[in-house]
Amino acid sequence: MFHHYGQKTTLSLLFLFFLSTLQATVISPLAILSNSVGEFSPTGAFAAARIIDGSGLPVNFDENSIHATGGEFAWSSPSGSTTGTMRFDLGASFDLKSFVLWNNTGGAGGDTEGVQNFQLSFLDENENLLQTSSVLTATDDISIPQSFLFSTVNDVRLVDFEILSNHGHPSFVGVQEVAFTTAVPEPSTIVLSLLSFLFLIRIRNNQQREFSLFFS
Ligand SMILES: [Ca+2]
Repeated sequence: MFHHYGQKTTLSLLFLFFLSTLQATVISPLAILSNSVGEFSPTGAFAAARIIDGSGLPVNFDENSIHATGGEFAWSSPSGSTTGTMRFDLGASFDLKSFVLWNNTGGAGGDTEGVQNFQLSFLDENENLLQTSSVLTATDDISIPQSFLFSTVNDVRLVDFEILSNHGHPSFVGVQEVAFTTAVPEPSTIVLSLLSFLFLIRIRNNQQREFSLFFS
């Protein structure tokens, strides 16, 4: 009930609401529909599913979270396969803003199995190609996530992750996790949200005669 809140509290809530409209959301692909690179194992350690299930990351991870090392949290290709394409299904359509990659981390000095050059293709729910990124380059053997920002691509349902090269290992390529961030709402959306919220408060206002000084 608004009349139980002071004006300061109401304004704080309003500000928090405004901030929440600016918050980017991290999403994991729901499924891997195809994978021409292959997987070292179909289940458990080094299975492709390990890169979309949040394994090795904290619950409610974000684009800055650190991924634990270990094969049980990561995917590796089968021996002799170091390039190819994975198709991710996001499970719904999103406006994407960035790709977050937790690359393979090898032992001391690195093992050169991480993804080097790759390209992303964005498709809608009908598999129409929306956009293909330029060739992107990832750093190998670091535990921190790498974010690749691009101009917002709207209504993306499927993403093709094409691995063009690894960092030199003759046999394997691997990744620990992938995720995407959704776009920050357009300014017009934010303004509309704020106006709706103010309008709701105004309605309460008229009913309760509480905030006439503030919102009249
Ligand atoms: Ca993982």
